[in-house]
Amino acid sequence: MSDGSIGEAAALLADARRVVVFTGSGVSAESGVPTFRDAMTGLWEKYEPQALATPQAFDADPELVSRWYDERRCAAMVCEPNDAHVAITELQRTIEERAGRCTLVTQNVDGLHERAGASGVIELHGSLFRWRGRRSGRVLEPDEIPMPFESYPPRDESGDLLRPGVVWFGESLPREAFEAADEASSSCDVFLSIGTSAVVYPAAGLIELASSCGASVIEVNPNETPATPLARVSLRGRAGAVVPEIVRLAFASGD
Ligand code: BV8
Repeated sequence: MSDGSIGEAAALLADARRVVVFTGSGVSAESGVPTFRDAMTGLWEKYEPQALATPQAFDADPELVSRWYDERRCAAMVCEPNDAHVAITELQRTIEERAGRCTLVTQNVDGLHERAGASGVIELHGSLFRWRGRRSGRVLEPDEIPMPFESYPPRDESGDLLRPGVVWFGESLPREAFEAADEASSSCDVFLSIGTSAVVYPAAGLIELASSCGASVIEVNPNETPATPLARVSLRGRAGAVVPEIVRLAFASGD
């Protein structure tokens, strides 16, 4: 692992033809979306996120859990993509213009990458904006879902409980999404990990996979993580400051 420099990271990206960008909630922190392990405030102060993000928690108290997710959905809706989201979209566009491949894999459920114009975003842990019938599995279209819900727990017209379209702890990730992320991570030149604590599996395993398949791992995080030793370049810094700088330097010549 080296602390490395932004210049080193930029040089790796400039030469790369196959890139995976892997993001966690740290990439949305500067948009005002609390990271997953941020201390929860207000009504949620006495809860641990992980304790609420399970099927058991929902079954035990569907009103409490659906209210938490709906508050997060409404909060994310009024947040704006930040400079890191915009730079990642720019990176994706530039690499694809050069006939390369830039796969964006996110653990986030806030929808900010899509709102920043990114394409083909792989949402490993689902989305706050997709709700579905607990029994029927029917996924509601966003325009079928009031913001906020009128009552909790929300139900569809048949009376079926509605649950958020996120992946809870103990639930399997969407197979197609994870397979696509696995394929991209095992065949990329550069794996750019931004704003994740790298502790939740199987998502965090993608970093090890990329590294073991010969990719150069670049990490952007104010703190060290369990993935730091795998990084060829590990940059201690905020995504909103570091990521735009890496992308600017990587393609400065504009060739
Ligand atoms: C699974 C959606 C197979 C929901 C999330 C027992 C039973 C079953 C499974 C397990 C078990 N024990 C362990 C497991 C595996 C478990 C797991 O990994 N647990 C961990 C905690 C040990 N995983 C699962 O359960 C997964 N499924 O294994 O299925 C299976 C199936 C059945 C039975 C057995 C096995 C499902 C995991 C998905 C959970 N859902 N999200 C919701 O959002 O409510 S995970 C959630 O945490 C987030 O989505 C995110 O993906 C994840 C990690 O959070 P981060 O994004 O990294 O955020 P965090 O707050 O942790 O860190 C923020 C980082 O940003 C920090 O490093 C910080 O320094 C940095 N930062 C802060 N500011 C900035 C910044 N970086 C840059 N710039 C800044 N400005």
